[in-house]
Amino acid sequence: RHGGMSRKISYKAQTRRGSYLYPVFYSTTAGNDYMHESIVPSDHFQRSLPRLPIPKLEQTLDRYLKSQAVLMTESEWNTTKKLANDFAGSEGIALHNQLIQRDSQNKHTSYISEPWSDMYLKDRRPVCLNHNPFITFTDDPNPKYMDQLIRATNMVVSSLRFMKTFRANLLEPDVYHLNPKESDTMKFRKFVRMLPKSISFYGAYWYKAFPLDMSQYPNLFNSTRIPRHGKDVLSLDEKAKHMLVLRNGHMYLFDAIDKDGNIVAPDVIMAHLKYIMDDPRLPNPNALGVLTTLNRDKWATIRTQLCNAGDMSESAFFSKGMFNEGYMKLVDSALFVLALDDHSPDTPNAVSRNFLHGDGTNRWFDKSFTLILTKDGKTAVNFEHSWGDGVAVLRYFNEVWKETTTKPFVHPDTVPANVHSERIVQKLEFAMDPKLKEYIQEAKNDYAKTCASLDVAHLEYKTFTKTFLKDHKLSPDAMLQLVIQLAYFKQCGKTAASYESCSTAAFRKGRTETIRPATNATKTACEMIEDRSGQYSVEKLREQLEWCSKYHSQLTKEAAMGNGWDRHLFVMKYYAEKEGVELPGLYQDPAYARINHIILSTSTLTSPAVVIGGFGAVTLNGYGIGYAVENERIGFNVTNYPPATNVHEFVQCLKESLDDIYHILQGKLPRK
Ligand code: BUJ
Repeated sequence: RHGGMSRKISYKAQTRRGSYLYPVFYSTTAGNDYMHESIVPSDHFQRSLPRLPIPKLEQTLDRYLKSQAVLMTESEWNTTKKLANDFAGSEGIALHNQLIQRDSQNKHTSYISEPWSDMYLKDRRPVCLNHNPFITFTDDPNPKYMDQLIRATNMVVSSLRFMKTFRANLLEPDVYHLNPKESDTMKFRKFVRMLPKSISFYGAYWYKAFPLDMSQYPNLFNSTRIPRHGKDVLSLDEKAKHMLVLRNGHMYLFDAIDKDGNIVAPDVIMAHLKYIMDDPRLPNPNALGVLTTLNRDKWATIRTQLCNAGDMSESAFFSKGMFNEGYMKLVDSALFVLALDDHSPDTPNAVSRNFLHGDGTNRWFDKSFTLILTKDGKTAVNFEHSWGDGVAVLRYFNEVWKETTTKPFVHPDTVPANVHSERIVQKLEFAMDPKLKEYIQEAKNDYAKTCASLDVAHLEYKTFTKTFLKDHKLSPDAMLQLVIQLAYFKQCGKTAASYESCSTAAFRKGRTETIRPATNATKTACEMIEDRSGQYSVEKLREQLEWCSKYHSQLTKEAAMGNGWDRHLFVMKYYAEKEGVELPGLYQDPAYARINHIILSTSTLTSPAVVIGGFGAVTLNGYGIGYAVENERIGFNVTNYPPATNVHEFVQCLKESLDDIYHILQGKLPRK
């Protein structure tokens, strides 16, 4: 397990849209702060990345109407179709042309970048449950490394090494290899690195390798969201060298990067973390972090009051009379947050809940991401969503998992360094008046109620897995989406507005596009599978599965290439509202609101580093569905807000739906 002097690792990770290969060629020596030293600079492709296309207006409307068709009666559809036609013939043309013009004047970015980040930053609802997802690391295969202190130290060291590798431009660029045998090679790397940055993308493209946008990466570290009235802001301070550690609701800081920019020695970091873990203080009754669970305007008001309060303490870190504002800056600028929980949730449900929401006291949900470790070493990332998406977080996640499980820096026999942690680790003591304490109690109570109103359920299924679907030449993701549609159909007897998140990182400053997985193909499949009359043979059912697979794969390809309808319509509406133009009929159509009131919100990712992940349902009568289809298992993590829906029943329907697909592919009729 100990790091060798030089090694070559070929590592495969899969993200939610296919396989990404990050082969890493590096030589490493003790004291070297880099995870690897890519011969192709991290930013090599950034300048020449293609621009996110704006679809043709007619195509967008055509796709929109197709998605609507499965949710409405024919007469409703005719009304919606007329509104779409009117839009195409009048206001739509103007909005679309303005968008094209604005886009051509802003070639450094994408048409979605600003409106999408505004969507997050203007949302006044709490970030927690409404936006922040979590992803849990697979346990370390060696249980000795699951010790909280050992794992936390290794996670911190590897996180910082990831950061330094990226900042030194040495992190292997993200590339989606369509033909890995050809392009995931040294020959390819030597070829593309010779190309000027202005055209490097085209060289990769020639090899059928697609470099991905990495513009979100700088915001992983030293970054936070700050609540402001009306619209929050993002802040980034790359100079800060300290990290923020939370334990029992107390806040601690220490420098994890030294004055020369090197990572502090692992055994020293270990000593500081041990010092924090050994702190006998009782849980903080006035843990500030819970304020980050508030409505954003409310939090903005309280934060201002908090920042204006003074503090008279004196320490090496703070000068006498420094105000809370100074402390808050230290929280904002910290490299990242490490939350050390003092308990070990013992059921998968309790583990998920702990990483998704916890009780709020040992969290700071505004930071770009928080690394959370329970007492028994279970580890997850909970991330704020406005600054970035799954691709960037998953890359960080995969690299850290790989390094901590194959080349950890501290071991069961490592002795923490003999340093004066009591002088180096600073405890952050905000000055607080009774009113602030009251706000904290209130926030704690409200948060407990909100979390109690959420329900969570899981399913791990092994009767068949990804390989079985592939052997049957069916797209695993398409089949899983059909399973979700079928489960809802079984439970509620209808089709509902559905969303599958799809990355558009293949484009400069791309974010996400929506795949609309509820289609005529899936609706028909659900009706056929649930039909009791016996009119559909197994062959017919199978053909319908094949059609669902083809159709969904087509939608997926289109979305990944920026050819969905959601973002295009969203951005035209965004500018119409910004300019105070009366909203065209298309947007005032109740059907537009209905299709955007997402009942089945889904997201998937597959990586050996991920054991479970999830997010809150995005509507009170919907489900938040994180799923994975892997070689060893199919898994779901589903959330909802009862009583409008019943997640346990839904998960049971998911299981039945999986069984149905299994039976059909085995040549049997689904069991009724
Ligand atoms: O679409 C977007 O713009 C961003 C989406 C928003 N939303 C979550 C609402 C769909 N954000 C993401 O997709 C990021 C989500 C990251 C978490 C994904 C969880 C995947 C879980 C896999 C493991 C499940 C296995 C369970 C086994 C019992």
